[in-house]
Amino acid sequence: MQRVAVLSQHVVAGGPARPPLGAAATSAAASPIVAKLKGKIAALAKDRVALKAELLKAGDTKIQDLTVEMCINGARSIKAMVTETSDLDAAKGIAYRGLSLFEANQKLPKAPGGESGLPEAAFWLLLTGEIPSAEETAAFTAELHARSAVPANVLTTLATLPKDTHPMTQLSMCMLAMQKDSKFSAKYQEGMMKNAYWEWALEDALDLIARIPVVAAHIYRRTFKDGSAPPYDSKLDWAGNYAQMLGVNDSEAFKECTRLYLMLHADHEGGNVSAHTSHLVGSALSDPYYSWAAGLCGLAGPLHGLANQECLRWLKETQKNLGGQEPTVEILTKYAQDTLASGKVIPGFGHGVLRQTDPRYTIQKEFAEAHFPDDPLFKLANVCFQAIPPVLQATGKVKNPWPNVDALSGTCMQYYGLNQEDYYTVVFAVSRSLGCMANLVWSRMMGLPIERPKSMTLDALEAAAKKQ
Ligand code: NMX
Ligand code: MLT
Repeated sequence: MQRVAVLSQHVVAGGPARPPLGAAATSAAASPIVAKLKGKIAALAKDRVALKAELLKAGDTKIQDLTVEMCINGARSIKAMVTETSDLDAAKGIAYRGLSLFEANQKLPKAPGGESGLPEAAFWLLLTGEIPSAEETAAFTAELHARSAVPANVLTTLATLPKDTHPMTQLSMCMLAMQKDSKFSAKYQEGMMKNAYWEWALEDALDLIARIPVVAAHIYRRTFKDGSAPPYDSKLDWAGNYAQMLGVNDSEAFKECTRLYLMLHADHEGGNVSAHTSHLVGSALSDPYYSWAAGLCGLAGPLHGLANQECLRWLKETQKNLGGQEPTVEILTKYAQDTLASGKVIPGFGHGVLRQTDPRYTIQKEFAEAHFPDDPLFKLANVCFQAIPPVLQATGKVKNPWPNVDALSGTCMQYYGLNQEDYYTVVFAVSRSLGCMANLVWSRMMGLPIERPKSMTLDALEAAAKKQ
């Protein structure tokens, strides 16, 4: 297979120079699919912005009582922000614009011959509330390809980083390196009107989403391989091309697995750490690059996105300790108990909101059962599903003992040869950029203000508790 340095064949010539904004604005306006996308967002926003204004007239309506516990314990369950793109139900899981993941996966356009909903079509759904047609999806994919050239300064920045820098650190730094070309930021400096914020946030969001798979693939190739990769293929869809640029597996099955992965992880309402972080940073009118660089730093935490890395590490270690022995519920129960006794969490289980098995886990399990039912790690993960929940339940404190998305995502990737678990959160990140960018566009469209909750001292909480 021909291999080339993935970024060096895909950079903006002369890189560091900022493209003239007028030209960028004109070319964006000249793209029929972007004009259509903007029209759909604006049409949907008409009602939603009016509804927001109406709701604010009854702004003192109570929706919830706050407790000392909520204040101390990570703002859990506090309803304190607006997110339009998706909503998380504790029992049913995430819905993208009202569609469950099962429905979304069924209805979203597919790659030729494929069964997984295309993630760029999911992005369109999150932005517009509509499932795009096959023609709209094809034009939108082409638009992302047209925007995918990565500025040369990003490559230069990456080259300065030691190869053993964690891939998530590399990715976040690349987002910051791209910030110099932010159209939102440049327009703000020119004094754009508030009602134009969302369009320029969208312009940055489209550029960022177009480029992030290229950067992510380059990070993989430079960190774990020799830096060369299969060339960018604009005949493929957004996720299919990302999968092939990783250069680990040429099969259509791996592309399908990647499409599914990137569709499933795209959004999880607004309160999760990465979405909340990017929303918060964006509320200061920091541009999408700043916002997503910050969101990525949150995603890199082991209780959030890094759990997929930790989970695979845990499974591999367990597999090694088994030394060829068949995994049983009894053995896995003991391993899980030992993990808890050593003061660690069991990665891939539990959730801040969900109280049932994560539907993203279920959908990945169905994929694995169809494509690699006999994979030893998948078999081990299945035994974990039986063994771990009772162990967590027995602690008496874990609110959700069931598996979340991270319990299987790494197992799917390793089957196709992407077996460096330190990279897994980057795949999550490529996907979550869709939801966080869609949210940012909508936050600017709705004119949401700077986010600034009130904090309390323990003394003030004590005084409040004494009053009751
Ligand atoms: N293993 C061990 N202990 C756990 C687990 C787990 N999987 N889940 C919850 N607990 C503990 C938790 O640490 C807390 O202990 P303590 O009171 O001593 O501080 C107690 O149970 C109550 O926690 P919950 O209210 O059930 O969960 P919380 O909302 O605080 O945290 C997670 C949610 C997801 C952070 C937690 O379940 C966890 O640490 N899971 C393992 C890491 C993981 O899989 N994260 C991925 C989440 C999904 N994602 O992709 O972001
Ligand atoms: C996510 O996908 O963001 C995680 O499940 C964490 C969350 O929702 O809090």
